[in-house]
Amino acid sequence: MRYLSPEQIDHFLEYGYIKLERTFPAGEAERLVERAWVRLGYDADDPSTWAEPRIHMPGVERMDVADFAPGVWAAVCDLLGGADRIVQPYNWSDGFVVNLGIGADEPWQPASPESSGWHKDGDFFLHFLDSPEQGLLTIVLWSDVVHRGGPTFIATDSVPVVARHLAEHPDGIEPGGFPFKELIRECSRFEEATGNVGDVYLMHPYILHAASQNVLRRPRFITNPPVHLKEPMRFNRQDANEHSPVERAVLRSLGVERHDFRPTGERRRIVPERIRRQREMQQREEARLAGSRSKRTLRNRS
Ligand SMILES: O=C(O)CCC(=O)C(=O)O
Ligand SMILES: [Fe+2]
Repeated sequence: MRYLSPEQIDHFLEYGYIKLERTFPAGEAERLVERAWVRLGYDADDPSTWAEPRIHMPGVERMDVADFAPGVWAAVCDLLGGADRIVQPYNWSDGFVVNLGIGADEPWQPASPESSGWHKDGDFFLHFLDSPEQGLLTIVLWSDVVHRGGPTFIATDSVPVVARHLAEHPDGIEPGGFPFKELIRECSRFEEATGNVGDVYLMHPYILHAASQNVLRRPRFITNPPVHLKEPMRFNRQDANEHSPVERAVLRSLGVERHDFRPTGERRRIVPERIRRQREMQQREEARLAGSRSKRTLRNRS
């Protein structure tokens, strides 16, 4: 490992994630979040304008993580077995997942198998044990995220559960085809992805997670950009030291030193309904941004 400590790798293997703190300047987050309010057409200071509590915005500005948050890029390389295994540039964007008050009218419920919405990310491909499309699940905090304020719930003992399920289905699983309600019942360790603006959670791609209530109605902005691998993961590398920590976590989950995995189904990309929705959303956002620019121009002239 070039960047992460042995303790951080151990934590990743045991809990399926690591948290990195203050990885990029808060001012950048502030600028993008401020513009997000204009894009949404909501007034940040007036909750009565917040028509939807949950919005998954399209990304309009992209940044290369190697420049924007070099520590994160170094950690990602460590977890995936080196930069040459990763499709570059690894980009983030301002495609925020916004939680402005999901379930705000109900009492707060802590994370449990009964919480709704547990899932594994990746609505854009057919899932195999070795899928390269989602090398890691990342959660980037663009606002402070607090307990009861919409922190993403994560099941920190879900990697083995999902690994076994994928190993039993070499024909591939559709994004909507996982029995998440059954899988989460096998989990018992839950945490909340809280933190400060600029903090980043790097998680195993199999981690089960769910949106939570934001009973505080404190605006929460995160993104969840995937990292793409150039090649499928491998669990039978000649030199066992060549297995990345993500691959090692899978081997450990299956209780084996090496594993010959061969998909029996065809790898396939899927175009999720989300993409069409986000294209439409983007057109409406552009109109609002243009409107706010012309208002500013008029103000400046008078
Ligand atoms: O909103 C959240 O906390 C989680 C969102 C999420 O997991 C997703 O959009 O895939
Ligand atoms: Fe997710």
